[in-house]
Amino acid sequence: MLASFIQDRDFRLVLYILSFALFIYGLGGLTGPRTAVRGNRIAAVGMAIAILATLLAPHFGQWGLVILGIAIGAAVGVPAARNVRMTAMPQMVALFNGVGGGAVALIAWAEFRNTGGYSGEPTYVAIFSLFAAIVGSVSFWGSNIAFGKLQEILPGRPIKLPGQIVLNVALLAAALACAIAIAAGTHDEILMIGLLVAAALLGNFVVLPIGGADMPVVISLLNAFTGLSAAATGVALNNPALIVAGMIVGASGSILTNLMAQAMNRSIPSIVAGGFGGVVTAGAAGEIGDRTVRSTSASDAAVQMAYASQVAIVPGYGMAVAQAQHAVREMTKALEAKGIEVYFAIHPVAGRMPGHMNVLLAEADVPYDELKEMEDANALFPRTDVALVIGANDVTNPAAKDQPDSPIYGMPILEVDESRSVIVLKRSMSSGFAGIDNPLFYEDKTSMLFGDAKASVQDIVAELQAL
Ligand code: TAP
Repeated sequence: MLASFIQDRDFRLVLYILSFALFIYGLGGLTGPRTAVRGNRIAAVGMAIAILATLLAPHFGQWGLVILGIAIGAAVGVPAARNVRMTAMPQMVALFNGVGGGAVALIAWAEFRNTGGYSGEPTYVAIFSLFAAIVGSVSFWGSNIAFGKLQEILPGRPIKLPGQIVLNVALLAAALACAIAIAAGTHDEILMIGLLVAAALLGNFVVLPIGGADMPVVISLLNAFTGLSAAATGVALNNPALIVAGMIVGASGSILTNLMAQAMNRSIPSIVAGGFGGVVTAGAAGEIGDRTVRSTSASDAAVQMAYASQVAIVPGYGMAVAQAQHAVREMTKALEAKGIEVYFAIHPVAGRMPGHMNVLLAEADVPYDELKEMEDANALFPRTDVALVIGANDVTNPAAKDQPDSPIYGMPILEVDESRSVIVLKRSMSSGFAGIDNPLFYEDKTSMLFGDAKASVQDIVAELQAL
């Protein structure tokens, strides 16, 4: 009696509805750092309920394999997620996202075999399943390349083959031709294998020409692809939770990709076309005409800030590299103890992943109300005494406002040059991600404190405490 009730389709549907209600509610929590952890947990409970509802399906067999799969997944996933360094998060997301796409492609292949090439199935099942196989496979292989580039197993520079675009179009055409032949009723498994191989090569060849630093955007795009392929699998398998979860991932991944592209003032096709950054294009670093830079010391920087009434901290990728966030927190405490008002100016694409700075600063217990988004910070800069730029470069580059030939022209920036004085912490005059010089460094109001950001901030803290 109980067994037939819990295996009843209506009961399982109620569980599915409950699970995706929790996904959506949990996702709402991800809109702010205060509620993000709770939102993640709520969505995880939703996922557990969705898995349970699937396992309750009648005639569910192969329990041993299912338990083995869950055990292997947990044994790999839990320690990996617990131990990952914050700077390695993008490649971790790439790997996990890729596994989702790969699973979808394998499900499509298994369905092909179970149904003898979709014989007796409605045509829409074959179409959705084959779509999922192509997109899931592209996502799996593309994500692996993204992982390899970020983990520095593969070179981060763009790797292009001659006739790359023609090759990619040919591979896509081959995958589609196999799919059309299968959907039209050809049951030969070699077509399914051909489809998966063509899609696999396409996934590799689409991501290889893209530079390592563009990988966060590519990962977000591939994430959206995985979501779409999972949703298509949900249609083919008649599984509502998979459709809803897949569409949520697909939609949120697309929105995130778009937001990142907008914040960098680049189009998604130009990012996928690859080859951006890494080359100095607007004059060699350290040479803008005959202008020179002014360098400063930790003690001068400390004195300058100690006599300010308002200080802006502008973190960037270099703060993440140096892992300077805890030292920065110590410094803000020392400044606040002297009655100085401190705020953090956060650019939406500072660092190398969405929310990179927010995550680092949250790790160092920086109060959320000290974090100002770009528009708010730009309104504050004109009455800020000192803007302390810590390992940020492109996101402060005024060329984005006044040099139409600059590759970042039009990108919204943190207008630190509006504040009364600027101190820049970096190791050298090297360019940032976009590979271009930064006129901010040569302005009269700017001084450079050269060195590793963490060591420089620690020196400033020591000087502040001695004052
Ligand atoms: P960048 O422009 O990349 O500049 C970072 C600077 O940090 C470099 O100039 C480097 O100069 C310095 N640095 C590196 N290690 C350091 C260390 N240990 N100590 C001190 N300084 C160090 O960073 P940004 O201003 O944060 O801008 C981010 C860029 O990445 C933008 O162009 C953005 O479009 C791009 N991007 C962002 C994302 C996302 S989602 N955030 C995704 C893809 C691309 P030195 O070598 O001289 O020290």
